[in-house]
Amino acid sequence: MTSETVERGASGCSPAPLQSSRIQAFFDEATNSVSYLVSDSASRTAAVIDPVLGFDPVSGRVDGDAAEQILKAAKDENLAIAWILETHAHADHLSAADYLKQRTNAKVAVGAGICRVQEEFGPRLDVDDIAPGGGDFDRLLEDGDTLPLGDMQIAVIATPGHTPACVSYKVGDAVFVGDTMFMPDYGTARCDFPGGDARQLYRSMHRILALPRETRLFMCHDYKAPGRDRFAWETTVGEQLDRNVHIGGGVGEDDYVAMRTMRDATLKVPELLYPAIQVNIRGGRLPPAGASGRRYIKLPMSFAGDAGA
Ligand SMILES: N[C@@H](CCC(=O)N[C@@H](CS)C(=O)NCC(=O)O)C(=O)O
Ligand SMILES: [Fe+2]
Repeated sequence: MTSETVERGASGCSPAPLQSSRIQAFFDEATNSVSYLVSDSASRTAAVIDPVLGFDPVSGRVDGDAAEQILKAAKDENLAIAWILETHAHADHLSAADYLKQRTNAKVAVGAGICRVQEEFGPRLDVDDIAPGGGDFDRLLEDGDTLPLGDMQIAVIATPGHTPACVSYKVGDAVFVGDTMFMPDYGTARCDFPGGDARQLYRSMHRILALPRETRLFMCHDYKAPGRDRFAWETTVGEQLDRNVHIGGGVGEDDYVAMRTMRDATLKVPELLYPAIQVNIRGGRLPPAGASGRRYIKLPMSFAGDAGA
């Protein structure tokens, strides 16, 4: 789907030169995911947030079409991609982090909580080639860390709850919130994956919502919402506080946890959960080739009524 561009000053402090970031969004309709290319206009340095690798679970075919669009946009703007940033180990689509890393000099970063996700899912999915200490990623991020983006900085805000590895990235007046909140008319992210916690998500969301009301928030997914016929991925702190259907208007923590727990009990396993996790806990690398020279995704089997994977 079309990409959209936004330009905004990140710091207006006179007499220092105005820093400005440019944000381009790329919507992947197959997985309802949004990837971003964020750049520092002065230095032509960019970060890619949450790139998607195409995957057809029926044929096993992988494609880099969405990632190529981002590479083209970066090339058109003469941008050097310095960072590939994951907001979390996605459970619903494969990450193109490694695909992009092979084609750029960029470093892949993720929240340090990824180690917990790897420990949880590695044995369940028979993934035995995980590098120790999060070594499948170039950088493990903690709350409060900053990453250079040319003359600007990317601030890391730990926002666990949907998963333990969830982080949000703040660049100037924009925050890439990953799977915390969705658009105000859709609500918030599920908390029923291993290591997920609705109470923790509530607190994480309120850390973001403590920022100034005009702070721009960029979503990681959009599923539309009843009554809305267009995809959307940008909103503000003020709009979320006023009218997010799950937390807006001052919904309290206990009420939120009760609502989230009830809703999560109704949700299905994401269609690409097992392929996505196997690739994403490897930093976006595909599984190593088997004896045949081909790569395989594993699907854990269970009988109905069993606990499953
Ligand atoms: N139907 C989608 C579901 C994707 C899904 O579970 N998305 C997560 C984010 S990874 C979520 O928080 N969904 C919230 C909801 O559906 O209420 C799929 O199969 O991929
Ligand atoms: Fe997610």
